[in-house]
Amino acid sequence: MNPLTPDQLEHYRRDGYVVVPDLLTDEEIDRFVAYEAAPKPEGWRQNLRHHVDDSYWKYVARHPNIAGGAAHLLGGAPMIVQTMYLEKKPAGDAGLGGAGVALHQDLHYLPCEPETLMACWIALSDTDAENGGLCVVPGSHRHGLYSTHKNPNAKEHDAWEIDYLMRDRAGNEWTRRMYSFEIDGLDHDDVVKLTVPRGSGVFFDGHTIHGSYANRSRNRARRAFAVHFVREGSWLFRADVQALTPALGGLGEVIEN
Ligand SMILES: O=C(O)CCC(=O)C(=O)O
Repeated sequence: MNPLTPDQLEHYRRDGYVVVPDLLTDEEIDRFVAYEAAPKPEGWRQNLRHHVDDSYWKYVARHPNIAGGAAHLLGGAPMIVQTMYLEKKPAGDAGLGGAGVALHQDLHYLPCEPETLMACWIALSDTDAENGGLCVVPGSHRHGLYSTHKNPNAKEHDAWEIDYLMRDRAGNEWTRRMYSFEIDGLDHDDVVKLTVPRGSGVFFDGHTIHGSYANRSRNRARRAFAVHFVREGSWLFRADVQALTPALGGLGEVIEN
């Protein structure tokens, strides 16, 4: 367990997020980024469960600095829901590079009960306002779930719609249409564009409004890795990520392919 400091804990409780330095070393990041840069099967990054089948993803998702922080914030054993490698290409001469993620709350995508959902987003390159770094709305975790619409600007933020199979604890199933959620009536002046250096991370609550804008830098890729957790005993409604994985247990062994 790697607990947060009292100040970090207070920041998280007050603002719904906290930036924590040095979660991963340069060597750990170099190895992971080089691995992801190597050729991969089609659709590799659409799979949200490589923390189960891939030793590199598992290593980061269960890293004590990440899982330990989650355990501290959750007040119980963190279970991994999903993992995502999030890379945005630089703009080059095009003006806009890789698109961002519309400003949303994760509980819209990953409804659960009780609502213990939280995330750790780790910068794998230096990230800031210019290259599409993570943005948050401080304090937005205190107002429940906001209403949403489908994001209209696909150049700034990815736009999509998918039907997901949902399942409750009793085994009842239904389908829910999800889309690239954007919070209704968001005042963009409330959005804080974070600067998060490579290796540092942001822990944030599943209610915290967050997202990112497109990469406007000429030649700086924006790379990040996100792990979403719930506290043990929580029920995830989305069937595709319902099988939860314990996050504690220390560093896994990376198996070279
Ligand atoms: O990396 C981003 O731009 C957004 C990430 C995000 O929305 C998340 O990790 O929940």
